Amino acid sequence: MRIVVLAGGIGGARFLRGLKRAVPDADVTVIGNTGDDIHLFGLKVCPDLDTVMYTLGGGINEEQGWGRADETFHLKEELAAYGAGPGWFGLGDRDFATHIVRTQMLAAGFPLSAVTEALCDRWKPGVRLIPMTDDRVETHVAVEVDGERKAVHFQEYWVRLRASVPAEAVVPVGAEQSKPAPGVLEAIAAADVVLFPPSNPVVSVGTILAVPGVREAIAEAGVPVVGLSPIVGDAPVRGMADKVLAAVGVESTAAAVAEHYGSGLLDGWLVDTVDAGVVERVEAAGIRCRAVPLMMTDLDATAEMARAALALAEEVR
Ligand code: GDP
Ligand code: FO1
Ligand code: CA
Repeated sequence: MRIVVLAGGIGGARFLRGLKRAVPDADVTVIGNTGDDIHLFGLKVCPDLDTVMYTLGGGINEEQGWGRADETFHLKEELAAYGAGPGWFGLGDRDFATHIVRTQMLAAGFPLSAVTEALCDRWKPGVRLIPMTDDRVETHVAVEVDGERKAVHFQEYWVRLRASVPAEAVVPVGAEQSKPAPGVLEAIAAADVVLFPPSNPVVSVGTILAVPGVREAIAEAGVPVVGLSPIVGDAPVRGMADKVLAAVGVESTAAAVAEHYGSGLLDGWLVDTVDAGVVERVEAAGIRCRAVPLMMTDLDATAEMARAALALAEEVR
């Protein structure tokens, strides 16, 4: 079975681990969000691609959900001693090596998709990981700080400001001019099923869908498209999805997120059992809906979520 997954960072990566456990023989292509990417200290950092690669490859810091296990921060301290910022973004020594190799290969002329493949040669994530685009796309968030309206990079909004101020708008800068990376449209066209893991609907899945051609390719593939809600009990399980959903005028409920994707895109939607009350509302919107446990507490529970998503895909096929 050929499965295409549109993934952000932690929510996407953890779900993928369950999917691989549920269907070990499946041919899984992950289209990764690159809107979170940021240039720091002259290096290109791709948090969501790295989170997927490290999580599936066994190198992730499990508690944190991002960055490397057994990490140290000597380089960051030395940079700080020179006054070289920003100090608010925590890059560890082991993680730095990934960004150095990536930046070196990009400077040598390789596209990000080829670089990602090369990095995955080491980590062997067991999926094909493709960035959504080889072009530069950067998510910016419009905020008001001290009475002044300005746009900040998504990482600055999330990591430096800790999403403490309302997001007034979220813009994937460069998305309109971007092209899907080689293999993205081909994987979608060849898919038997497309899954939206419980990733952020705005700054992860939404950014991937903003790459021209991706949304259309999914619709044209004519295969079941099934999503899992990242909103459980009217709040994100972790992260700032509520803040960025508000910025696009969507309430933080499992039903509203399904309606935001819409029946033109989604065929099936899984909500957590605590949200079983919204199943009828989602189905009234033309999207088949089931309530199952959606907390990725361990690998077995996550594999069960993946099985439920694939079962729903068969129901709507
Ligand atoms: P990020 O790029 O690291 O923010 O990761 P993603 O975009 O892939 O996923 C973020 C989303 O994962 C958040 O909105 C969370 O609510 C959601 N999430 C995290 N853990 C769980 C979980 O155990 N169950 C569900 N349903 N959602 C989760
Ligand atoms: N998240 C933080 O909250 N603080 C950090 O200092 C931080 C550093 C970092 C470095 C590399 C990386 O791949 C991810 C990192 N993250 C950090 C996570 C990242 O900001 C976000 O979780 C995602 O981009 C959110 O979608
Ligand atoms: Ca992300």
